[in-house]
Amino acid sequence: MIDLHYWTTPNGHKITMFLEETGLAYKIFPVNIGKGEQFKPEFLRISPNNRIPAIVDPDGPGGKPYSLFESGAILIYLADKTKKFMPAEATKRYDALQWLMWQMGGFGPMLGQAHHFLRAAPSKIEYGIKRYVDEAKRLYGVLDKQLAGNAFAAGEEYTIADISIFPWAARHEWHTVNLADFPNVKRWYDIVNARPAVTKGMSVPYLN
Ligand SMILES: N[C@@H](CCC(=O)N[C@@H](CS)C(=O)NCC(=O)O)C(=O)O
Repeated sequence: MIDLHYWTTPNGHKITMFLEETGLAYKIFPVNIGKGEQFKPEFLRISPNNRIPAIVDPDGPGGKPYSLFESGAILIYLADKTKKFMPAEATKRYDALQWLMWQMGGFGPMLGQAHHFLRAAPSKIEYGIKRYVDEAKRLYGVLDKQLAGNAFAAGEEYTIADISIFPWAARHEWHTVNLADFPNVKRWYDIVNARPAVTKGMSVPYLN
């Protein structure tokens, strides 16, 4: 039983999507980031950067408990543990890691900034809105080109790269991106969205 320290955000949903796909047993430990629970000392012990998600696997490497933060690292760990959603062949594995890193370094943080300036900033700062909405659109363009010749983000297989990208793309209305402007992303989005584990993972509540 994996402990998942979680809140219902895109980075949290990456992990629930993966766990639902694989059927690994897990228990939710809600961390209400709106109330500052991410700063509690007991959470900081497993997630020193005060961010969800984090996991504790009682059956980690060597059969010992192991805790991990950063959603990309958690996805790699769980893919290695289950041998799922990560291609075994070397170049395909690096392709999946490459698109996972693209999401972790760009598609998540830049869309997060767009959300901040569009929805959370105490005043409307046009410069910030334009900078991050433009960047969001550029990133959707990059993904659209990649998906023009590939069924999924890293090739023909559904991998942890897709799992990392989808929950951010699911907030396209928040960052004012119209999927109709990116037809290959739209095709991919509809296919991923139709997976039962995606529906389940995206709707995991705070408590179970
Ligand atoms: N790079 C981190 C980012 C995690 C992250 O930004 N988590 C947000 C919710 S999506 C959070 O916990 N925010 C709390 C805070 O900023 O204090 C990851 O992918 O795990």
